[in-house]
Amino acid sequence: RSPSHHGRMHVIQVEDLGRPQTRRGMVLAGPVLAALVGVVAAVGLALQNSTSPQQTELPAASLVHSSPPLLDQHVEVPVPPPLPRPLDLAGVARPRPEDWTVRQRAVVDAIHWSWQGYRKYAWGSDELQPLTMDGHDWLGVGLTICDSLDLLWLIHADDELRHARDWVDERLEVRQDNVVNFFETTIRVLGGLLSAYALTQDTVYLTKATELGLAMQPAFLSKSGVPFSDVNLKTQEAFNPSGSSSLAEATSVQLEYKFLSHVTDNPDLRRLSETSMRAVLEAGKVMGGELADTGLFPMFISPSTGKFSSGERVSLGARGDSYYEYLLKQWLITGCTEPEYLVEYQRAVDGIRKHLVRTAGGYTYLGEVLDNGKRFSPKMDHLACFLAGTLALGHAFGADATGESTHLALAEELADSCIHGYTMTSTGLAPEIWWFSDAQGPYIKPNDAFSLLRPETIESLFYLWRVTKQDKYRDAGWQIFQAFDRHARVETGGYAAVENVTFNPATEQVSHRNKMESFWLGETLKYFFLLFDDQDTLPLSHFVFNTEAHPLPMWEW
Ligand code: DMJ
Repeated sequence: RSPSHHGRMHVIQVEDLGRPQTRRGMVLAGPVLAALVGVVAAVGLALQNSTSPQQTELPAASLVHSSPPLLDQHVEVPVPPPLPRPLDLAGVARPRPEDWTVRQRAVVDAIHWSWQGYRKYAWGSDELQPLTMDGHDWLGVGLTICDSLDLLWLIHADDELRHARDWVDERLEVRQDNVVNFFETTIRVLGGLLSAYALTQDTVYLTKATELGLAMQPAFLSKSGVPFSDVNLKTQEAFNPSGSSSLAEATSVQLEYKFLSHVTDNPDLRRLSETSMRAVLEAGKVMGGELADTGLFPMFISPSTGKFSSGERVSLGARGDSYYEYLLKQWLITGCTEPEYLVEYQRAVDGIRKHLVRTAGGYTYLGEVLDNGKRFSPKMDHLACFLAGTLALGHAFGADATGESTHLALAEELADSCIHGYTMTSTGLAPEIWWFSDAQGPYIKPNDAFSLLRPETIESLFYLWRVTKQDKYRDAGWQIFQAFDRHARVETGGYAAVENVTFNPATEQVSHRNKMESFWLGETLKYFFLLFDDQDTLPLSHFVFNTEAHPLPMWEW
């Protein structure tokens, strides 16, 4: 079960559950089949009961698994699914606290400090405002709670997790008259709930995830199949306030919906996910101009026409980023059994290498192209630093078809540049955006000098550490962690975004923004914890992390 082993390693085998497997074309008499259905259901329920003391009912929609009708001879006999489908739990283990490394302990302290601040001042709100010591609502779904569940589980914060779980069970109201961003709610809330379910087997999380997933489902129902950007959770009206959906948003909900489809045995969700991906890929095929056949797409696409907006920027940063990430991860999550995503991923990486990768001042970076590919802009968002990790992950699974470890080499160069984004400032924190010039290499413009405590560089260090085992990635991560701890930690609880990553020379102090983003706990601190972990927790051979760092176990359809 190494990452280089391709697929076929994910779902609990039916033989493992002590029941016979039906095969295509096999003949089963009615009574035998009925008995099998009973065994499978019992095994599914026993599996839940043995791992989760607190069970709740699933929504009715998930419970429709009546026995199939009696069968004639020579028909196909599917294996009936249990309720819900069992997951591969082989890689589910928390690192033993007695074996935590010293660095991991420091991260756990930061997690508790962040959580305590949120719990004390902002409980139930989406985010902590650490300076005013209160909460702020954005999606109105207890965002920080849902984004942190798997992390609390991971670090054995059992009291905190129980408290959070009870909030989800008793207070998280899904069907509220509230318009939410489909992508953000999917990656952070749906992803967080699904991951918590997968790790704990507590069906409270799956119940809420199902309710939420179904409430947002109309976002898939556009004329073209390209998802809408917004949806009202009560009225289920889906729409786009600003015309187009962003590329990243339209194509970074599929892991979560496919997992939900799998685990609740709801084929509609799989179909909708696949239709949405196909709509975007088809739009790419009919796109003309310099970008045709490059695997690179502009950052906006219209749900009503199903076409990309012409003249828009191509970026691996904001609004483009996770499209490229989910191509690889959609291939991985079903055990490398859907090669069309691999092909698109390889095409995209070729396009990135050809059109976006440049070097300045000895640093390799990812720029952006404008005007349908005619103009290059030497600007790189911190967000684009995720690509180093994605390339390393793809390399480990054999996604690099060049035969020369080209993807890994690029990953290492990009990681060096992202690390430099931190080391080049007086605080040791990276800005939101870097610019590059041949004369001076990377530099920062004043408006881009803030830090939201984003995860992408740490995410890439985590993957590069797992794949190459080079200490330099952990050491760089430790320097960055200490810089966050020094400059973003707030005395009264929590951590705050930093206004300017360069010191005020008079005071050597940074000023803060009144915001602790949910991804600080959901992603940044989680990747730090895993980067410093010696126990191969949540092995990459079994888990795919969604774009908000929520691990989902792989399966095959
Ligand atoms: C996260 O919500 C996700 O990683 C997303 O894909 C991009 N932006 C933030 C973190 O920076």
